[in-house]
Amino acid sequence: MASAEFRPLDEKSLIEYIKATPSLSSKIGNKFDDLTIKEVGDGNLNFVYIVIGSSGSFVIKQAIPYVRSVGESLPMTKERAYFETLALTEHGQLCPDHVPEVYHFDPKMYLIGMRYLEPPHIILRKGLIAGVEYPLLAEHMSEYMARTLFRTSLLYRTTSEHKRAVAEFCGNVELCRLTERVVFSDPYKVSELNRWTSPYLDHDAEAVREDNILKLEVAELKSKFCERAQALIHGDLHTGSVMVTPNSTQMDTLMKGMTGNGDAALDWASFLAYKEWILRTIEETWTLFQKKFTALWHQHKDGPGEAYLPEIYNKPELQQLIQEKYVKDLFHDSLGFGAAKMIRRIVGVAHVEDFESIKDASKRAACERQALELAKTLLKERRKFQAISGVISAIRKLQ
Ligand code: ADP
Ligand code: SR1
Repeated sequence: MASAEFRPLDEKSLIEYIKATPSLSSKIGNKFDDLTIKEVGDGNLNFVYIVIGSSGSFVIKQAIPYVRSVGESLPMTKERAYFETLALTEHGQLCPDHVPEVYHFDPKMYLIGMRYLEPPHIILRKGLIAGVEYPLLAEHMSEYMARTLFRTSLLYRTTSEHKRAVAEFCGNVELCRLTERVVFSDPYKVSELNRWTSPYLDHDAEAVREDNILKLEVAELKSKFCERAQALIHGDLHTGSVMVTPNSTQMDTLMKGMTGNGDAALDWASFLAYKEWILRTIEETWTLFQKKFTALWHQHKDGPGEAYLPEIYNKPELQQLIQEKYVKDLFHDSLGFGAAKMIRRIVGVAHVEDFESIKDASKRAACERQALELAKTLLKERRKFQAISGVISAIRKLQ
């Protein structure tokens, strides 16, 4: 069923909607007596309903015309659901093992129906806070990023295909504007949305606003974010966007944030954090990603991709040079974007449970300050790092 006009649903009205929508009702065997529906949206943007019947289940995600975590004072176009569906579908085709299937999209209701990632799946961030280790995480994350970033880039696509694909996402303006604002601008100026652990971090927040070199570097990243269309990226691939069990890694509702064509490093960047096992996992994920990405490149070096035409670049020594340069640029961009994302989670609008769950404000501020200092170093000195091991050592030195 495609509705005539938009209306926000709730747990009650959703039942009627499901009854009238064959692609959803068939998922629960058209049985409605034992249906349970629960709104679980704890994200920043949308309403998320889990629908469970005796014969099946699914998740409904509906976009509302504002940013949920801020309220109606921060309007946000509902069309984001359309771009999320497009990207979910494309990434799902490229990496079905790690992207939940889309069952239904209603362009008038801005509503997506998709696979329910049933328990024991939990949000990765929550698992990490609880100290759980996920042995397959590096393997799965590197697989997801290598496949989606390679296959949607000019290393695989012709320039015509790429331009067509970029054009499809051109309208995703507002969601990108949100990132431009909350990641690349607000933390560096006085903004009514910003917050931090005050009064402990008052001077630290001010130091960010007064740091000219930091502002110079973040401006470079902002322009990359706005101007590049390197690949179809997830755009908000932090640990709150991934659902896991020890054996499964799924991109949550994926594309929850800034779906679009952007700098591939942005997906990489959102994945930086601490702790011994996490450090090993970051190192392993990057190493595996690099390996898989260049293997795909090698495999398709005579394919349609037009970034490096075979007749010019298919000489072993030149191949190696361009691959090294490509991966090094990606690495440095990733460190920069990762650092900008750490800064925004400490002095910007949207914080993370990793810090917020530390109830004692002075302890929380001490942890946040350490992360902030690391982020500033990474952002300003990212080009000095030659390999992921150097970054891990820099983090270890902090502890
Ligand atoms: P938002 O788009 O608002 O950021 P999220 O994608 O973070 O929303 O989803 C909010 C919450 O809903 C997640 O924290 C997760 O608990 C739950 N959720 C989202 N998608 C699924 C899914 N496919 N299966 C199970 N739970 C989900
Ligand atoms: C108000 S900021 C909202 C944030 O939620 C999304 O998940 C993105 O991270 C975005 O920056």
